[in-house]
Amino acid sequence: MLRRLEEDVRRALRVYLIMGSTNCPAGVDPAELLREAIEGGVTCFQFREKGPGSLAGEAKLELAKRLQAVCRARGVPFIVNDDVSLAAAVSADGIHVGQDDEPAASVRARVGAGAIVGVSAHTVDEARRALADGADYLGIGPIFPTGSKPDAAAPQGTRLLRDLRSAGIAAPLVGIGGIAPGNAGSVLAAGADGVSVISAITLAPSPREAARLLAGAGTAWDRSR
Ligand code: TZP
Ligand code: MG
Repeated sequence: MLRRLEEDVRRALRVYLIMGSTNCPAGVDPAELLREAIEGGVTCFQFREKGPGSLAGEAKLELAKRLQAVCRARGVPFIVNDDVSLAAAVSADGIHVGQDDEPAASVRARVGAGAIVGVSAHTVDEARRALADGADYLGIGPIFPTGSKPDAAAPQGTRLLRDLRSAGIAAPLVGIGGIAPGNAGSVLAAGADGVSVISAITLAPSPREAARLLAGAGTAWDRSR
């Protein structure tokens, strides 16, 4: 696929679901959860298969393909967390890496100009470096306390989002960590183009309704500007 225009990436970040098999409640099919969430308003998906009990090898590949098919049928970008080989194997729309993963410059070199590259950044310097290395968007967080990433850094609130915009960084930004319908507006008001969530959708009684509320927070923010 051709590299997305910056504005397309920005729009896709609006309601960004991140999920792997271990984020889903027992007995729930991740593909069904994803389908519902997209119907509710999810605009981008990241396959993040991590932690105790997560799938590996062929099983991970098979789940990636199933989830990618759900995304493709609905025109939602399918991004792979960390695993550049998997991203290449399935021709994913993009790859997301953290500061401890393969450096953005080498990821960009491996996936080529056609794929979206996202990078997690925790400081203005990390953000500048990632963008210089070819990142298309930055993940900023954890904004609020999260129960979904045991090794997450301390929550930083929305300060870094504001600092990045004040520093003149106009690149697409997505907030992450403890975001839910009730606080999504504050993340957008601080300068994020979208919100990225795991549990607010995967553990919601209705993933479709949770996604609808998150999308609604974006619409409310647009109207208030
Ligand atoms: N990176 C920073 S916080 C986080 C990741 C992957 C987890 C976000 O999960 P939740 O459930 O939306 O707080
Ligand atoms: Mg990582």
